[in-house]
Amino acid sequence: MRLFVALDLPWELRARLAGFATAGIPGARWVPAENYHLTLRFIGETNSVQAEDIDHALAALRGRGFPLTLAGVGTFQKAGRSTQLWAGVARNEALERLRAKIETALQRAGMAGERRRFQPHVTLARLDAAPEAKLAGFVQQHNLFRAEPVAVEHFTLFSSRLGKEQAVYTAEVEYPLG
Ligand code: 3AM
Repeated sequence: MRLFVALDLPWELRARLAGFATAGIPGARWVPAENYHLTLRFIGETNSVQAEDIDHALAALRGRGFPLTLAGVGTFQKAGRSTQLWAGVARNEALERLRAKIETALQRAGMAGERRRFQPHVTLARLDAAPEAKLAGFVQQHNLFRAEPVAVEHFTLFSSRLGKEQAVYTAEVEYPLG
């Protein structure tokens, strides 16, 4: 199973984000609203024993709920090309703490440490040779985006099946935050 840990988002917020998908950017594959999520940790392929260890470790984690505000938009680049268009997250120490706890739990479950810096975001579109000028215009136009805060009351272990057009994400386990 291909797994990742993420926050799912309430429908009001998904609806708000879906509003971005109308903008005309050639080469943008917009993520469907049911797929929006905020990845806390990508895990990757696991066998059933590993998946069970991961589940146990995450279930033992104790964390508190917190408010989350999405704010700003931006792009990720690889080799000088924009690959992803995303909505950002207003500074959030509770989110960082939760991510750190998840990291510790996963390492206890035997996973190698994550080396990449945590850059919290919700992917809005994957980009295939999208014109950089259009992207810059989009970012400029929407940079003041700030959503209403939402209450994060759980985090979720998702499985991901890669589809032809879009991945299919399934919430496997929800872990409540106190
Ligand atoms: O949250 P986003 O959409 O940015 O790109 C994948 C998606 O990111 C990412 O994990 C999230 C859930 O699928 N992902 C896929 N393969 C990955 C990998 N090998 C990866 N992240 C890190 N390493």
